[in-house]
Amino acid sequence: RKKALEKILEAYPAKTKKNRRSHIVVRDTSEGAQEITANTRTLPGIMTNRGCAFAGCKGVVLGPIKDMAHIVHGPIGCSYYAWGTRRNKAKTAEGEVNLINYAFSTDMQESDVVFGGEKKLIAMIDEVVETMKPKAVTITATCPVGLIGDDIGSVAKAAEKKYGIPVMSFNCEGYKGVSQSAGHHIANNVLMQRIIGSSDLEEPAGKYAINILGEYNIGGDSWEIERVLKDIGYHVVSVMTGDGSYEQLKDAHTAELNLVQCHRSINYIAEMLEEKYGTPWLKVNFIGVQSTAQSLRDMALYFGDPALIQKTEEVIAKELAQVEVVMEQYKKLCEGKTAFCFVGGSRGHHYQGLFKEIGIDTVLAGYEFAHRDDYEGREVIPNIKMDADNKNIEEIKVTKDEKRYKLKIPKERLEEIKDKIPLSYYNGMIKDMDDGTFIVDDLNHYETEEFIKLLKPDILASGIKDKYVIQKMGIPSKQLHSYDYSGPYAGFKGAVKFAEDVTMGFTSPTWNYIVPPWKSSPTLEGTVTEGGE
Ligand code: CFM
Ligand code: HCA
Repeated sequence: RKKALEKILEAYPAKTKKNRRSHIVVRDTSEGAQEITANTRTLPGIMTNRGCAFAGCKGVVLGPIKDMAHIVHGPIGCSYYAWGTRRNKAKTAEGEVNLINYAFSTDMQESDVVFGGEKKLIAMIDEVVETMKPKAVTITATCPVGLIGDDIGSVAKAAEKKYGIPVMSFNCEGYKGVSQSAGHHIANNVLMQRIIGSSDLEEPAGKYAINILGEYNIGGDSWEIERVLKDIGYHVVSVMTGDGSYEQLKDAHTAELNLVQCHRSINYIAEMLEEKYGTPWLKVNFIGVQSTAQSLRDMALYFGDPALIQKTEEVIAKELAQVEVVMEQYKKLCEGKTAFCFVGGSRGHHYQGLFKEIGIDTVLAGYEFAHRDDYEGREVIPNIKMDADNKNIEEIKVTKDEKRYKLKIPKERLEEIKDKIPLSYYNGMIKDMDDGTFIVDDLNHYETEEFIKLLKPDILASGIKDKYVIQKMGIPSKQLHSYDYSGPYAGFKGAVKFAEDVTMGFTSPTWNYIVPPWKSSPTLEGTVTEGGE
């Protein structure tokens, strides 16, 4: 495996080779803790699947909040390509504002770049507030805004005064940081400073009050998770940010436990909530039947109420009875196959368990933009080197809210369960992977093709940028960002939907018309020598 990797890397110039080698790990438990380079710049010339800070801030974290107007200050393309493509769904209840289907953009032109775009932005806010009546407004900056120096902060302040609703600005210019990840952090900071905890509510409005963090309701995932949680008896205070709202976020400080689904995009808020209000967070994974059941059991153990524990088991049994037989049917058709599981962040880890449930082994996995802790576990955080790109993103410090801070469960109980459930801890991806598998950070197009030829996987989890390259190689690609317009894939019923879609991918007659390259052309013959011809 290690030799094969060297062969793939040979195509790179020396410096690039050294760089890329540090982003790739061949899993080998005998080596102990394995380190990987992550969250560093992609080298120019490499075809990456990564996006930008604006995508992470507006597209990922803010966009799903439905009762706010998300104004994009920039050229129209940035808005257009973020208009509904992520498939974060939102429902409207009686009397609620739901602007999820809109795209608000200042449509910056060359003249605005030359003479400044603030006037246009002010006019845009006036128009949006008057016609749409949002509960709050976000203004997100795209690349040119930072380059020309438009002061979106002052524009936001003035608008806030004029309209008496929160108007928040986000300096998430695309070039900030090295990927979407920087944008997550910028969004987390402002949501925490401006919205979370801004209501007067002191006590939660229901028993077993929780927030669900890092769940964006892609394809309806959050609705499937909430269906089960409500059946057990949980009170969901807020979801961050899938089908989320300003109204919910304001009360988020009242929850007794924060669930963290996507660690990468929202661990900042999880940590700050703990610091400020004393609310612990629990790493959950609602992707896959077993992981969902485990997460529900961990939650019940946290609250420790025997009635809740019993109800949890009843609901799990009821759900399992409906899905296990069907999953077995799909497993028969998928058993023995292999997959690459490469997604932006958390999903590169989360979906491996679900693949396994239908008999598919993950032979290569990775993230576009996650950090070392998402690979190696949170214990490596103190050792992560800070570079100029990291330092560019503000680290805000919150302090204890003396009035509202309280321990949610007794200290002794917390000690007792600390080692049993992942409280305020994430174990990362690498430790869950088998020996001989590859872990690749920021996998690029060249490497995708080479690893396909080397490992001959049966299916790839991917995004829109690599999907068709892969399918033209004769291999089914399952988009794990947009779910190929299907879903939900989370929770019990979601797992069945996923199994059905993957099986359909394999059994489609299309594959009879495409031949993978290793079946149609001879694989390389002869020997390669260092410096040889
Ligand atoms: Fe978290 Fe996400 Fe992901 Fe992500 Fe994304 Fe996404 Fe993703 Mo696309 S928040 S890190 S920035 S789980 S949009 S819903 S699918 S890359 S793996
Ligand atoms: C983003 C959003 C994205 C893109 C998906 C893809 C998503 O990163 O800006 O490349 O297929 O999930 O919609 O990750």
